[in-house]
Amino acid sequence: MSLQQVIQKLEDLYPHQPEFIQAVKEVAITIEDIYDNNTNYNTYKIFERLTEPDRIISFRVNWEDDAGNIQVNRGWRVQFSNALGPYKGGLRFHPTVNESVLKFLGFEQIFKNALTGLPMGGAKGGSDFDPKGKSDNEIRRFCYAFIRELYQYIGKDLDVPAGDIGVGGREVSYMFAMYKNLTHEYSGVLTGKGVGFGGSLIRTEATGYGAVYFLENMLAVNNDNLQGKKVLVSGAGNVSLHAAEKAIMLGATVLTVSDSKGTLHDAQGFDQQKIDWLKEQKACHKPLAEYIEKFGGEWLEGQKPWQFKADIALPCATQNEVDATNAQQMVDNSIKYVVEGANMPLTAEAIDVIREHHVHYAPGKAANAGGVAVSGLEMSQNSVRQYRSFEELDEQLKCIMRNIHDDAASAAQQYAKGDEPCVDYMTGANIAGFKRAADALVAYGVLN
Ligand code: NDP
Ligand code: 2IT
Repeated sequence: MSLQQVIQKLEDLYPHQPEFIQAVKEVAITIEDIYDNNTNYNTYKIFERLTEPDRIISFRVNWEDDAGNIQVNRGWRVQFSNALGPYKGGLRFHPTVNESVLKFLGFEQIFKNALTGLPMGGAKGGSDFDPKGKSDNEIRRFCYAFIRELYQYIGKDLDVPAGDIGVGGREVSYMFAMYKNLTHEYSGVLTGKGVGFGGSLIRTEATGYGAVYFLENMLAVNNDNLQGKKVLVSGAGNVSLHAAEKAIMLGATVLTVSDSKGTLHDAQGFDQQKIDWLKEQKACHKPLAEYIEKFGGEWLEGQKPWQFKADIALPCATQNEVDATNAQQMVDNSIKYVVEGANMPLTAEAIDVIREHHVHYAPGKAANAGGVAVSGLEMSQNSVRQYRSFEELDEQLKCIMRNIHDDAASAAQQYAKGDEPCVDYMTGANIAGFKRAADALVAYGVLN
């Protein structure tokens, strides 16, 4: 079956899963050449196998709210591929979670994890539970109930979940406690745990910091650096605020952050004190808009951050947050680099606009791999029952991000179509990640 035929089959089978189909198409258009030149890939039906999850575990989660009412949510774990290691990937708690979203995230995770060079397969999970407006007790009861359903399908060498949207250190720690309680086993079954009982230093910062390290490598290719650059960040969560923090540390001026309600613009730029305030504010689910009473700036209700002139855009909120119109706005506002902190934040049309205008572009599966990479380091620390220092782990994170950058850049160069003015990181990352997973499947024969 050709790649096109596989896509057609998926479109027929899953017409109601647009995010998943979008993610598959994005990979397919970039791997066509290597796929056609390796007869094994066709013989072993590699693309068909990599686009159908090994299994999807789907379950009901009953929990009790503070008023004593029983609430019912849906939970999933998409175990996409363990070709390269135990299933690995985050859990998302957000009302928009469904099978399409989790399949797109799990599919991308296969290639992202492959790019880290660490032994991790691809998975994703979560629930349509909405943590907003819930008390700490409700969050705890939900996390306990969620893992009570999932615990028998995960394990330190089987499937190792972590955080994603709506799931951070607090939630992972509750889930870890329930797993430990049910199994009587203290193991590295989840990553992103609290530091002090198995969690790794720098895991919280790793995705945002890693994205900025990736950006530094891109800039270095063009003999440039972050000093004095103007940066637009979207989102105000874990990835956004740590990306902003690292960019500021490296001399950039960050002008915006945002959330689902609107955009906060500070023409003076954020500093560490302002970032710390934003972290506190978001941790309590309080409005970003309150910032202007304390620090000035402007709050743009219902708007996105791409209307400002800057050099670099870091979309770090959620999938498809940047459409073709937003991408054109970036181009018009002289953005030269777009680095995806979020997973698939650009629509396919937005990517086309960015690339047509020769904006340097790094896809999420390469640029935001720092989070899962440090999760991999947490797994190995848990296995040998030792902790590494912040400095040591930060160096490892930088090294992994440089390797991902260089692997993607060299694959891009090897398979470049013409004399492109920008490194094609999208093609390079997809090819480098795909080859690792695909070659393992060929070696395994018929089994996954
Ligand atoms: P958080 O829950 O910490 O923050 C999410 C942020 O994005 C919030 O500011 C939220 O605003 C905003 N957001 C979420 N959904 C929407 C929406 N539909 N429209 C506008 N804004 C929205 O999540 P993370 O920072 O962990 O994750 C952000 C992105 O990074 C996701 O794509 C995730 O998959 C990806 N990622 C995360 C990693 C990690 O280690 N955490 C690793 C790699 C990728 P509000 O508070 O108003 O909802
Ligand atoms: O999208 C991602 O890479 C994550 N949410 C992190 C996954 C992990 O296992 O640390």
